[in-house]
Amino acid sequence: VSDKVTMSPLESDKFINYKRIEDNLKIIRNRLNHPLTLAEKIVYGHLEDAKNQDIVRGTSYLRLHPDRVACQDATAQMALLQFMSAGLPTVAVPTTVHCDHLIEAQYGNDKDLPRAKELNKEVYDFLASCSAKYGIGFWKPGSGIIHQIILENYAFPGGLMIGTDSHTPNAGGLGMVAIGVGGADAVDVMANIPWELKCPKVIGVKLTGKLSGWTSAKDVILKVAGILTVKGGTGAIVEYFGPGVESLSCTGMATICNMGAEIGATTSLFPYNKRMADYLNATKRSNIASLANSFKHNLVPDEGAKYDSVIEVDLNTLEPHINGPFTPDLATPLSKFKDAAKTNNWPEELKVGLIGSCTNSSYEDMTRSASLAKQALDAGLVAKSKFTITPGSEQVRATIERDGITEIFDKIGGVTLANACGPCIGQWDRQDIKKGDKNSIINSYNRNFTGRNDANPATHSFVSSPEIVTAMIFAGSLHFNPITDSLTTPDGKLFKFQPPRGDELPQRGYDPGQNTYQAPPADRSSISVSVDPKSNRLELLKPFKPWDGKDAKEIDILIKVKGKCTTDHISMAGPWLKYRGHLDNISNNMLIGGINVANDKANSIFNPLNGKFEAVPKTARDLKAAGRPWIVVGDENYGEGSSREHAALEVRHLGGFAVVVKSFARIHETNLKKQGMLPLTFDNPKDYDLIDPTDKVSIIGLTTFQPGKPLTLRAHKKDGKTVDIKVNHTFNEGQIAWFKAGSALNLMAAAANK
Ligand code: MIC
Ligand code: SF4
Repeated sequence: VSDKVTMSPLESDKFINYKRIEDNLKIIRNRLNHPLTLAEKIVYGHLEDAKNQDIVRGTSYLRLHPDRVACQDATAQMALLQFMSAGLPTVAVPTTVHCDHLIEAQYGNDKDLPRAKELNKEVYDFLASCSAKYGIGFWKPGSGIIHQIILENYAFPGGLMIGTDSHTPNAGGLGMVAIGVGGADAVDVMANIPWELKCPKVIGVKLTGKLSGWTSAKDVILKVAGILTVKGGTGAIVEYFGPGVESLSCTGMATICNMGAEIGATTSLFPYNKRMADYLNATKRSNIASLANSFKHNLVPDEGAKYDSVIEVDLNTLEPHINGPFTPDLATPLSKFKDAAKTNNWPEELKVGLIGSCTNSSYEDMTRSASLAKQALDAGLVAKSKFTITPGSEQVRATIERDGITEIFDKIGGVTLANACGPCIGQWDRQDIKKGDKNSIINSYNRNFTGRNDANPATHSFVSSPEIVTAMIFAGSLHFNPITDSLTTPDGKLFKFQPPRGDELPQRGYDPGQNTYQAPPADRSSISVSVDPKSNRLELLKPFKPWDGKDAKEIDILIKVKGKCTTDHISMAGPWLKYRGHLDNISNNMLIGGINVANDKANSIFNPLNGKFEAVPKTARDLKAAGRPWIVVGDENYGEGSSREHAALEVRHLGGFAVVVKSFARIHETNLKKQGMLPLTFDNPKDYDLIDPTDKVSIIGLTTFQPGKPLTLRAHKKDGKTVDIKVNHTFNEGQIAWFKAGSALNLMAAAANK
């Protein structure tokens, strides 16, 4: 085996560096002297300084050198604007940008893609020229969803990648440690600054038995989400092992890793195996498969590796699951779903079924779903619900079209959408219901937070496998169980589905479809990137002010949020995605979805400047104009969901000083720190109750701000009394320097100008 193997067929000069893993692990094994999990092997294999790095799972901050960076269009704009401010000529590690989030689903691919290209021209041109200038590979609109393109072209066993999207862990299906981050983290890596990650714990998921029949890989993660909940994976890598792994396809493993984002896991990971080699061969990377075979000892866990905890899932008895509504961890096995729907009064009629997305659009998913559609079609049935198909990539689209799969979906009335995120992220011009109408939809995506798909808070969105979605649309009812129930055909016969069947990989190989990739040009000297100062889509960044050296004294509470507050509540997507490159404009959506504890309403808070209840962004702007900083108080797992750093940037931009919550989701907490904010947690979560939204608060202890040393939040009550509350933080030395400088970027720019 040649030891010079390129990371991707698209990059002739970037090689896989297994030697670094081998060298690092020699040192690490001597130091730690215990059998290693696979997660540890890959993560420690990428340490900057294996000799001297502190390594305590759950505690130390690791300094790492990732192999690659991936960005999607909705987050790349901010990442690249920040990279531009850093003033460097080129990216230090191979990086790609993918145009997938900005394409709205309206009529189907043929009309929607050209429309998106026109509407987003300014942004696409900016991303294309920026990519070309800084040496970044650029995937044009229509190429597909970031995670699918990465799996098809860039992911490799044993690699470490960061991506500015929370579903980056999808690449764990090819044995890569792939982690979602905010744009500012990506900028560090692009600038060759070691990337910091709290040394993850490792949760083991032991799979026994064998997958068969109606159950699919998706059901593994739907079940695990039910067990671990939306915060159960926080701070941990979820590592799958055990005999059950053998019955999963590579793309199925990717589905499981993808949706691991929904349990807050740092990433999810599978050991290298034959199914991965098959996928690498099918995607023209046999050289990587051979290299990985020769390095297998470091691409699987050591015998006796110790996990921080282990859960077990028996694939023999695993049932298909349907999760939701409103949260991805509300897991119901199919056999109990009808009763659950009745008890909870979920709207019975199923309006729309949506398959595909970055989570579930593999060839296997599509062929298995089509096998069900074909059975129904042959029996003369028509779909009762609307049905959409989102291919994850141009390659998947072209291949399923060539192989007659698309034709089957067409015949049942399915609409093939663009190879893009579409309805998964609210890019959906939904016409079949009015805003506010209570209704049910089911999809094979990963996330189902309130209002996510169609901006209608009354839509009950359920997540399942593509097979279950496809079967359900023929009944048009949430009460249908395709395994046990029958449907009546037009000629009065009873019809029952047979279990789905499909092909893991296309027998005739993949059809690449249209070439939608722009490689970085060799000579980049003449490329210039311009941002129109009058644009409402793009705005150059202005540095945030450094800390003034003082404790915060009696400042306002902008909002005390109650209950679930995801990044979709803090910075909504859908119609707002178009402002992702314009901080001031997108700030008009700041926290408009968060529920105010004072009145149980969204986007209605007390404005201390005029005594009225007003919109959140308006009130924040008023306070900012009056020179009054403010804080946000929040509940559990605050900022769960997306990697979008806008959820941190907007708060900073409109004058926020601190966010004090019961607990944070990992990416959001880091994003806040990077932008010079203070993310703090109640030492005793019950102290959340001690705060009234109309209190003023002081934050005491900043003049002696130190790692591991709690701060004090003093609440000043209306009657003059005060309550002191202990609040914790996770800042290390370097991160405290970000806070003092006003942001991580300020610090980087200062270093570059020295
Ligand atoms: C999502 O699935 O929520 C997104 C849209 O892909 C986000 C990224 C974003 O908000 O741009 C994510 O998962 O990180
Ligand atoms: Fe796109 Fe949805 Fe995947 Fe996020 S989860 S990358 S929005 S398809």
